Amino acid sequence: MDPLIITVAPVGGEVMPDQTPYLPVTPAQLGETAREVRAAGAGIIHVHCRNDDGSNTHDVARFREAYDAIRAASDLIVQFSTGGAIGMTPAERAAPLELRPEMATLTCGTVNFGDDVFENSFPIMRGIAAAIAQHGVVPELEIFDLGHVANAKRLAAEGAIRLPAHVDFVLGVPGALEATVENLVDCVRALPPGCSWSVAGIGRMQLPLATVAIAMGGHVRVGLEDNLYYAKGRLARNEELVARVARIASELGRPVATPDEARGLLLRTA
Ligand code: KMH
Ligand code: ZN
Repeated sequence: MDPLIITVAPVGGEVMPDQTPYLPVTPAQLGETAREVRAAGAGIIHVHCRNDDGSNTHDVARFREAYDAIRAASDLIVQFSTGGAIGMTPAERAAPLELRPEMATLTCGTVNFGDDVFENSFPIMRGIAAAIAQHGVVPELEIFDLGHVANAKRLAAEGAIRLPAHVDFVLGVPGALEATVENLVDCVRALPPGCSWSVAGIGRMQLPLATVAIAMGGHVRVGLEDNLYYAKGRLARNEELVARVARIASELGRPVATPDEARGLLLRTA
C-alpha cells in the first residue's frame, strides 16, 4: 500500500466564525494552520479564502496572501478550491488559478447542497478544467455523487481532463450521496483503473470513513470544512483531526506521506 496522504480542508465555504473559534479566516491564520497541520501529518492543504469578517472571497490578491503565508510556514501541497461558495460565478471560481498552485479541485457535476444547488454543468466543468490545464495545475476530481464518476469519464473522453487522476469522494452532503461504507466501496469500484482516491466524510462520518479508507489503501481528507467536531459536543481544531488520522494509520501499520512523498504519488496519476 502507498503511504497515506492526509489532506486538510481547514476552512471551506460554509462554516462561519460564529460556529467555532478554530476557523482560520485570515491568511495569517491559514499560515499558522499550515504549520500546525504539517507537524501533525498533513500532506495537502485544500484552500478556500475568507474576508476578515468571515465572508467568502475568491479574490486573487487574497489567495496570493494565503498562498504566501502557507508557503512561508510549510512545504504542504497547496490545493486551491475551484468550488468556492454557492453563488460564485465560474469565472470567480477559476480566477485564483492564475497563481498556479500545485493542485486545484474540479467538481464533476451539479449537486443539491442543502437547500441550495452547487452548479457544475458540463460547460462550467469544461471551463474550469480548461483553466486548470492552461495554468499547468494538477486537478483533484471532487465526486459528490456516483453519477459524477460517469461525468469525469465523459470529460476525459472529450479531452477536457486526463484519466487516471486523483479523486476525492465527498460523502454526506445533504442532497448528495450519503456517507456510508457501502457507498464508498461502490464509488471506489466505479473508478477508472489507475486512479488514486481519498474520502472526505461529512460530519460525524468523517472519522469512520477515514478509518475505512486507511484500511482500503485510499487516502483521507479531514478538517473543519467537512466536520466541526472532534467528538460529540467538543469542537475540533484542524491539527487534532489530522493528528488523530495519523495515529490511527500508525496503529494500522500504514505510514503517513510527507508532502514530497505525496507529490511523487500524485504526479504518478496526474
Ligand atoms: N463550498 C462548496 C460549494 C471545492 O472546494 O472544490 C464547494 C466546495 C468544493 O467546497
Ligand atoms: Zn472545498
